[in-house]
Amino acid sequence: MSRKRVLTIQDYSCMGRCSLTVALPTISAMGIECVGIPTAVLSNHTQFKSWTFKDLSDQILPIIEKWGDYDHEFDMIYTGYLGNEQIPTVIELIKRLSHKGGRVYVDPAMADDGKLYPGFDHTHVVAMRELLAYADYAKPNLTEACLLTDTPYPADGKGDISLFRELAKKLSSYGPKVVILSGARFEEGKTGVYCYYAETGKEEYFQKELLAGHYHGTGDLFSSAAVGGLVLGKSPIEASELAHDYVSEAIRYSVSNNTDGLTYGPDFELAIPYLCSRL
Ligand code: PXL
Repeated sequence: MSRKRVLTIQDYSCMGRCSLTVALPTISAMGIECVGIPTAVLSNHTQFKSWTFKDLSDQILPIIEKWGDYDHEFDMIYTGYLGNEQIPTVIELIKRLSHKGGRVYVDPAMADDGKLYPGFDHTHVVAMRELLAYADYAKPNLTEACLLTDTPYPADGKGDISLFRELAKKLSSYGPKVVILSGARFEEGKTGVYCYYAETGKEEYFQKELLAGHYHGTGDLFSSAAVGGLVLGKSPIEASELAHDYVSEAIRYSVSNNTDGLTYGPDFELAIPYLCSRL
């Protein structure tokens, strides 16, 4: 098997599984080297009552500059949770590093359940729209897709398939070649993924059992496995199904362990053997 390498740029939250603490183990478990640039170090993610936040924006470009004389080709650059003032720097990083044929996956991790995460306002949404112009793949959840397209968020968190179709088409007008909408609920009691391919107008989707409970960081878990799947040659819908099933497996473990998934995220470590068995 050939060697693959991903570069991911997101925060390091020491406690509360998300961002780098999810991406590094998941992508590595898939047999892919994962180079991580921390954009900030937090004591814990922002769904806790409070947190420390050490911004590392001024380190991002100096880090990649040090790699100048070395082999630094990446099969995928994967961006996750970012501060809005960091987005121009991340765009610069993409411009400098993606010219060697690597693809770009943007997860605009900034909102869920109809609202922005603490600390973000509309300027972040506008900045994120600019980042989407550099994306081969964009993976918003329903809240992020609504915010990015100025669409009202449906209060029950679901919609007709035509809602997802419209959102995906609008998002693709910002630049991404493939839009992957996760947590897409358009059949009763189900959830899944809706994929839209800008070049051909083709759509692909699936709906599976909706598991009860609220879990933090599932978007990051999904994106990490989806990035791994894409790098290993799966199609967007195949990679999405793998990622969706991995998240579901992690949630099943959390239910049986009675984990406080809203605070600590799902018990994904227990689902890693399952993920590997699917490769
Ligand atoms: O992608 C979720 C996430 C990542 N990182 C931090 C967060 C959150 C969600 O709240 O606070 C720091």
